[in-house]
Amino acid sequence: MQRLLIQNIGMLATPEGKSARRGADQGQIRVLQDAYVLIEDGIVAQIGTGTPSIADAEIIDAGGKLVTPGLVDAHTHLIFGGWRQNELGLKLHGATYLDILAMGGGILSTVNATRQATEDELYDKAKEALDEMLALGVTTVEAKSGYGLDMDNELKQLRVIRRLGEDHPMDIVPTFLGAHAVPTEYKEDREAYIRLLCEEAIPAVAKAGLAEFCDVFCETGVFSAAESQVILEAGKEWGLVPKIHADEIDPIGGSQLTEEVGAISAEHLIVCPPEGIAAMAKAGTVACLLPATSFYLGSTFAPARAMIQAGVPVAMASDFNPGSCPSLNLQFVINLGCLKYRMTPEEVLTAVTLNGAAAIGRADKLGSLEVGKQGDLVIWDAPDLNYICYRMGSNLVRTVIKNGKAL
Ligand code: IZC
Ligand code: ZN
Repeated sequence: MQRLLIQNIGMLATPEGKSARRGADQGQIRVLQDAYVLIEDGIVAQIGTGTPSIADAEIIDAGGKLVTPGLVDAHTHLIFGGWRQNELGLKLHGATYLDILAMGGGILSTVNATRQATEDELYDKAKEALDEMLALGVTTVEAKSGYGLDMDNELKQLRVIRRLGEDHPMDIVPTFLGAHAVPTEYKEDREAYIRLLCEEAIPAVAKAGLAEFCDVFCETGVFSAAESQVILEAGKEWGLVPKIHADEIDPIGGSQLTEEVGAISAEHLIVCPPEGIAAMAKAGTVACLLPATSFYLGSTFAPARAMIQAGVPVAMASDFNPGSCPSLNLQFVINLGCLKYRMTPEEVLTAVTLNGAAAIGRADKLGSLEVGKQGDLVIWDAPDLNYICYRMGSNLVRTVIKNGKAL
């Protein structure tokens, strides 16, 4: 048996439980001083205080620092060709995100670059991003397709996700996002594209076991709420659990749909109306908020406080993508959670660990430091939880432990 003992932990901070925490519970975490964690064969076996004596354990001295669960990034567009730095100038001259998309840029320019890239090129590029995420304290990521927008290229992206999941220490959870935009070749016949998604792409993805979730970009000029519902229902028939990009720019009914389709999570929610919050609270949908995207778009910030008050579990993720969030730094997201959402450090920790895990159906296995959960944790170069919420712009990770192994 492989035993790893992390001892001399100054502060161990973790949410607890096997499901999302909501309302006042989101801010209730367990804190231990002078703690240790014992991991056996990749699974947390003991947590306590003081210095235990455990035979045959490899020992890591945490140096009196902060330990938290490994961070969970529950929303990324990890697999893409090219970048979109040319859009920065357009943005500075006043073009909006939807203006650029309507001109055939935005997502559609990344679709061109992704179609041109080989599977190996996409693999190498995404692997670099995963290495960087891991170094920043992330131990599990969700990754979406959505830059292929045809059968071959969507499946190509999902195969890259599967290969990375096999090869890379990071846990990677795959989502099918064929409904990310209507591709140029279907511009005059969007119904035909929706049929392709529902009748061919979703069945092919599900049969190959290449995705767990089906996501839709429900937005002005992209997919309407009615279209989103059709696509998500088709996904459900094939066992793909619904997720929905809702209320990022315009509130066109996406968040209200969560209750009807039983979405596990809704993403963005920057302009989420009260009816959307009520629907999510009723459905138990996790609000997966992406504050670095608000920051980059120069938009407002999602009403996180109102969501917590209404009993909606709040997660936060990076939204790493080449258009609206060219950052994969979840530590920056932690800063924004406090500064822009006015969430407490305890609520923020829950958002980037247990509630992130719940947004991707993994709360039973990871997202907290408890006996029986996966041995994923971060030793921070920080004395306490407040410190990582307040310091900005440095990587405060000291050591990442993934499945009981120091990386
Ligand atoms: O490439 O612009 N919002 N999808 C929905 C994105 C942003 C990614 C992109
Ligand atoms: Zn997204």
